Amino acid sequence: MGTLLETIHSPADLKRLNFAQMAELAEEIRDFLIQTLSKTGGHLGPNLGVVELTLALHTVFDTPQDKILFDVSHQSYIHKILTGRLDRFETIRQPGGLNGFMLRTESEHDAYGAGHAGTALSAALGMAVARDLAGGSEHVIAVAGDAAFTNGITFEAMNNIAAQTKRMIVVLNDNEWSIDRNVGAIARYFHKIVTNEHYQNLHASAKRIVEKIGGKTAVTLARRAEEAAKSMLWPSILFEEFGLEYFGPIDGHNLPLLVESFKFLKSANRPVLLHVLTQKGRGFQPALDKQKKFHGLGPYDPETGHTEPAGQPSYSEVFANTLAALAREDERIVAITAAMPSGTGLDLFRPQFPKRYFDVGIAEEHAVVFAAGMATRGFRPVCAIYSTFLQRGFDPIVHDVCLQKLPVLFCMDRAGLSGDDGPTHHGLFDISYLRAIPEIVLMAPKDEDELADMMKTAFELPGPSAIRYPRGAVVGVARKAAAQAIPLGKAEVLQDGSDVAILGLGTMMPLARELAVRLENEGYSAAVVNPRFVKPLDLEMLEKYSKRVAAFVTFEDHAKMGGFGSAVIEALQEMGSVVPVVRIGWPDQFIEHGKVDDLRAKHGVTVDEAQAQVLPLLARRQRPVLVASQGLESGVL
Ligand SMILES: Cc1ncc(C[n+]2csc(CCOP(=O)(O)OP(=O)(O)O)c2C)c(N)n1
Repeated sequence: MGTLLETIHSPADLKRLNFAQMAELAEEIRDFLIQTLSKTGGHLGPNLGVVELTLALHTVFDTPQDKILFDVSHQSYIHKILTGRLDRFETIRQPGGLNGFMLRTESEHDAYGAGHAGTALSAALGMAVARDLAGGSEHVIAVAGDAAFTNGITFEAMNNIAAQTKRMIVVLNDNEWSIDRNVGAIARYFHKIVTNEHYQNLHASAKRIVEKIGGKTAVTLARRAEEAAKSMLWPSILFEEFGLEYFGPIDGHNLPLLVESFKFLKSANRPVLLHVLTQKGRGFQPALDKQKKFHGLGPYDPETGHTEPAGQPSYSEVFANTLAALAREDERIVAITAAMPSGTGLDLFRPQFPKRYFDVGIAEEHAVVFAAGMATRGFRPVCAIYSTFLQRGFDPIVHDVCLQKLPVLFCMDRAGLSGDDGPTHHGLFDISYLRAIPEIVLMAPKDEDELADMMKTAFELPGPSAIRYPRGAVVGVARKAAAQAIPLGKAEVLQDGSDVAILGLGTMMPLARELAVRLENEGYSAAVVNPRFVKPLDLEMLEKYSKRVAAFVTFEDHAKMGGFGSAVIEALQEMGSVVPVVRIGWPDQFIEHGKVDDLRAKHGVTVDEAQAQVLPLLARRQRPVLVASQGLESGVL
């Protein structure tokens, strides 16, 4: 760690530095990030791009009084470092350590928590209006990436800002990238501003001013930089029409220019937007060469950027390759992503079917309605959206897709605990929010071969359906040459039994099998069932076992509240069964970040917990006893 960085314990320490020292500090921070994240993993590229921007913000503004909000907040690492968390920074994303996003409970400097995109402007406006009502004087600054402007909430906020407050600063951090290349008209519009000839001239002259004054006194430097900042004013019709005074675009790596721009904007008596151009991955060649990979990644070699190749393919890859195979046979199939082509695997589909692939930007709500529209015209749209981000699509799933019985398929990647990313990214609610909706079919495969079969099944259904599958590598089972549809609402009984029925949803099947072995070792007969369908449930199977067993056990990588186990309880109750159900799933609380196995152990999502709960229920049932005169008799309850 460099010497300057070690002296920064709070933003006050930063404010004592001159520009030359700040530039040195920026380089130290870059080295520190590259080294530290090489061990912990994290959002390297986005953070390398905002080093100077964050230094300038904390030089000019005073947190925690002033409020700085980062959209998504995956790019808030420098903010964390500068606000007293340097000594704990090596714990980022590690169990018990710093969260990878802003968290109000982590620091008083974290004005607003986030993890999903598009919230910064709305939340900042809320804070600005609260300040105005309370007669406060603090500044509120929303920092949002160019991709955040593909999101509806950002525009809904912009539509309100000028009418609601006179003082709010928006920083558009434009690096031309979302996780993949940013898409759509807004990306083109930003590009047009940046490549405009007039801007290029202004930019060159501003750069000359700042360069010329290098080595002069701080006062001269500040004055000239302010001149440069003001001269960068170049009206943007879009933002001006929304009532935001537009400044920029300015070089987001030029510290004096950034600092003077913020000082100047601080006194504005209108809402303002500063357009800042940054380079994602700046200072680390591997990240500049591979923008997508270094947006967010696990551990890597800090010299070369090399990462260990994954052994097994991921569920995302199997999904995308299966979709491509099915799309070859059925030209109605189209694929939709909301800014996640690599995360969902659809970047494997895109080159094969460029006309049947749609990246709509960070716009899940729109993605769902768009899919509904295509479905009305005979297409079979597939929305590949992570479980956590599909929460944004809830109303259109109800109102547009299910109510109209449209055959849209939702492929929910990252369903279940996400691990390192934490509560904003865990996919623990999709069963609860989907299974209450009429018409939808909801499936969860136990392995990758069944994922393919379920996709095939979905395309044969007349209405909406959803498949949930987890992050990461597949089980590694043998794959059939071609996917085969499975009967609707039919569970797969993997092993019959008479004392207990263990239902392991999706990839929780190994836990179900292990519990069965343990209970068999105790002398009980255990059925093991792969439910396949959360909706419709296999009522026949449930009824059969309800007449035989002393208990059901359900395993799910999902919140217990309203989840699969709850569905089983409801179904049993409706058929008049009083057989108890032991539900193993996540408790009714937000689960922190950490390693999946540690968190499962901590929160009782384990075979041990299931065993501890089910054994007393089974003990009430007498085991089979041999009665000499009558042969085998059992005292079944
Ligand atoms: C609602 C939602 N959908 C998808 C994502 C996944 N996601 C995380 S960061 C990101 C791209 C952000 O790009 P930008 O805002 O331009 O910031 P940059 O990383 O380029 O600095 C996306 C799509 C998300 N966080 N939230």
